[in-house]
Amino acid sequence: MNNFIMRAASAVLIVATLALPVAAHENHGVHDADAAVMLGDLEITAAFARATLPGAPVGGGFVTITNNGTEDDTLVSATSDFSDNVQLHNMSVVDGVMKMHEMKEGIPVPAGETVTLAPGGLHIMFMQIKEPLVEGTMAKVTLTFEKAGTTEVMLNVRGIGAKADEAMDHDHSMTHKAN
Ligand SMILES: [Cu+2]
Repeated sequence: MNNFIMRAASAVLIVATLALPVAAHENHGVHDADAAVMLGDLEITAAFARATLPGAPVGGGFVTITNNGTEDDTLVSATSDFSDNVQLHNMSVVDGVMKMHEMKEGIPVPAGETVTLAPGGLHIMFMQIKEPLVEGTMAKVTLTFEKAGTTEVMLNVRGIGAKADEAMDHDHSMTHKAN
């Protein structure tokens, strides 16, 4: 019984922690990064990156891509000024441990569907970043799709959050289930 109460209490704490970055974001004004980027049949929204600590080697970027067309497309590559090696990654649980792997064939964006890159899942990974990503600034990334072509997207740099993208394999307490 005590164990159950402890779990319930930690679940509440996790929810409260998760809510913080959202509340902070609402205090900000209107950002250019909040505007949708249209590229052919693709609509790119919710573009953001997480701030990085000084000296942190990597950063994570996230976008939501809606394919309003009738043809499947694929996000094949990303580039930026602040990293010479930008990769497309996904996260998955292997033997109970969250692991990151490169999507070498790109990230599929099927016709009529919305693909969301988000912490804990698909993401743009900026390797060996040349400078920290500072909260409240914009980070420009260039995305190239197999069919729709190339576009620049401004990522709204948000707070570091409860756990940084590069520290995913150190924290597996966020299970989403109370039991
Ligand atoms: Cu990654």
